[in-house]
Amino acid sequence: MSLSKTASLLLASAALVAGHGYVNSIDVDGTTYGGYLIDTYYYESDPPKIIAWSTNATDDGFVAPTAYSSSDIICHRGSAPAALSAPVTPGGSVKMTWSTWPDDHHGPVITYLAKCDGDCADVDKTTLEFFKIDAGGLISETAIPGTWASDELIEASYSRTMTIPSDIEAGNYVLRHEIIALHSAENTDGAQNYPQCINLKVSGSGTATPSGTLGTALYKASDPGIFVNIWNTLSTYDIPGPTLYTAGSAATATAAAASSESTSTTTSSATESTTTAAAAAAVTTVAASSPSDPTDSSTSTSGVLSGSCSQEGYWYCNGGSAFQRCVDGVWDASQSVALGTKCTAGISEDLTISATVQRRQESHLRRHNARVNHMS
Ligand SMILES: [Cu+2]
Repeated sequence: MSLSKTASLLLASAALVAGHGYVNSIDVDGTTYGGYLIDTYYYESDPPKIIAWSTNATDDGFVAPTAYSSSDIICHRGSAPAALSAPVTPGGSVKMTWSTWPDDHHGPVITYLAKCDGDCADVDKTTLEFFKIDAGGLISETAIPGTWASDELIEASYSRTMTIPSDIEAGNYVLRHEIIALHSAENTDGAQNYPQCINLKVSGSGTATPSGTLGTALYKASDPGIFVNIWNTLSTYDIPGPTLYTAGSAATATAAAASSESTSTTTSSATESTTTAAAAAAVTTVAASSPSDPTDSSTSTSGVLSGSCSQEGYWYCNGGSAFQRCVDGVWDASQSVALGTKCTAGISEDLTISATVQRRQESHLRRHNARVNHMS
């Protein structure tokens, strides 16, 4: 077979696995949990109990502005609460890792918390009131359409790390994490929201109870950060949703959906949190399916897993370049992926290998961006 034929076959298979992505791995205070694997769990009669909410968005699709007042916007389409919660300390960190993200889907990355009245596993999502704890918008505008928090996320191996406010009261919370793609947002109803939720159990002795906003009231189709043309030069970008809550500011936090912070286009402080690219926690406990399972005690050094695992046959892709499998209850030896390929980072039932060849996702653009053509 000719080299060009091989290359085009590689491209074709890469295009098949290209998609928007979803959160498939979550690190909470150094412990790694598996996400809701939409490609597999949705079709299982008895999917594992996890900390991530389920959805029925099997198309890896989005919630459009016309649905901002529907419950779909809360934790994605057809979402239902997760059975488990991950323990976290006030001031602790949460790293959300996506399976992939298309590099042309530029936009903000925003994270909220909402307190559950009781166990989040039984919560009525329409009663959750969210306060924003982390947001990144337009980072720089040196070349249209600019560098966005979504681009930072791709750079950080499809991840973003945020801090739990150090002063919030103990209890059960839903964390709502979201990318908003703006590549077609110059059109009415052109923005694309991709919300993902997990359950957390915050410990400690904090007393702050930030007021929040119902999920169905977070955004309006006309918000300046939603209906926006990123193909023009922007001097500022207003991150949509209520104001950012920072520890110690409980008295001034408001639920006003109308107010939003503005990010400067020239300073790196436009990002409202630190994004930690280094995932090099010396020792990481892995509890992909059952965080409370005492028999599940894998450890990780430089991302390589060792020790016991609970999801037999599952794969772990370490940063895109190496993989391991859960065999007979333990993680096997780490192997490198073939030259010119990468795996989709995180723990999943199937190992997804794709070509690392840089390319525009043309079929994807045709599907989602049919009305306009921004390809230069
Ligand atoms: Cu798309």
